Amino acid sequence: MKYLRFICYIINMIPESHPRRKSLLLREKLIEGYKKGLVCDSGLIAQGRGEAFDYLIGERTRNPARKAIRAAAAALLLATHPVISVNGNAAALAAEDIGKLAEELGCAVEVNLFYRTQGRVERIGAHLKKSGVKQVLGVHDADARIPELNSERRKVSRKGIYGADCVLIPLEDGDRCEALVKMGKRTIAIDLNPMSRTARKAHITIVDEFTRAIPLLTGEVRRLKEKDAAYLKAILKRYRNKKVLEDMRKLVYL
Ligand code: PTJ
Repeated sequence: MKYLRFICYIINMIPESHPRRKSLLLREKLIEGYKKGLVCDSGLIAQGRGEAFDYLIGERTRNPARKAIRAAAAALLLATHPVISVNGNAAALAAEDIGKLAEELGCAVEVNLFYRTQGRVERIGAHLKKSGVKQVLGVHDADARIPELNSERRKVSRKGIYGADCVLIPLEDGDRCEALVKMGKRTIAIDLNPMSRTARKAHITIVDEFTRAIPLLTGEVRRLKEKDAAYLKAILKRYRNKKVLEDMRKLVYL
């Protein structure tokens, strides 16, 4: 209750007319997540990095990102075993929307952390469940290891990321993205930095702010669900990630 009052206080402190209100409210969400022990301290710095790129692209979803979202929806629908990987930032920013996407796809969500502690994994798992995510993996079942990866992110669930054929990886580090690609998994990144190693290594990169991208992706999955496999495959065949990244980079430089 005390915390709810604090959040209301913050929301009122940022005037409706403030041009960067949405961005400031997202900061508060992350700070709230940090205080609850979901987000790690570096997570706050990561958000700042993301904000800088978001500022440069006009804090809105640009056309190349929309193309990537469409391709990502097609890839997730074509997959036989898609999994959504979630870290502290993603959970704090958009747990409910992650739940809606997972529901639409009928897939599991797996907690996978760079700064992994069992306590934080459990808190994130509980937060996701409370926010409506039905199948949460990676909490007590990180029983497999991603080969050639030394970070804590190598710890994955056999039933989840390890066995997946398509993985959605928001706010990722380049090492794991590369390792997942090497394992033969179709990899979809959400990363505001079009120059990051993750952005360049993933098969499909959505260069957009995570909380904007997830509902758009869910909407696209809903729309494309009615289409047959040939239609979805044609979307993927036409898709060029390099070109999408190039187009996003041009927008950043303007
Ligand atoms: O919760 P953990 O322990 O797994 O740790 C997570 C962090 C975020 C600390 C870890 O993954 C990390 O170090 O991330 P990076 O490399 O600082 O940031 C990953 C990328 O995400 C960067 O390229 C940022 O620009 C981008 N990014 C940050 N916030 C957002 C974002 N992209 C989309 N939406 C955001 N809100």
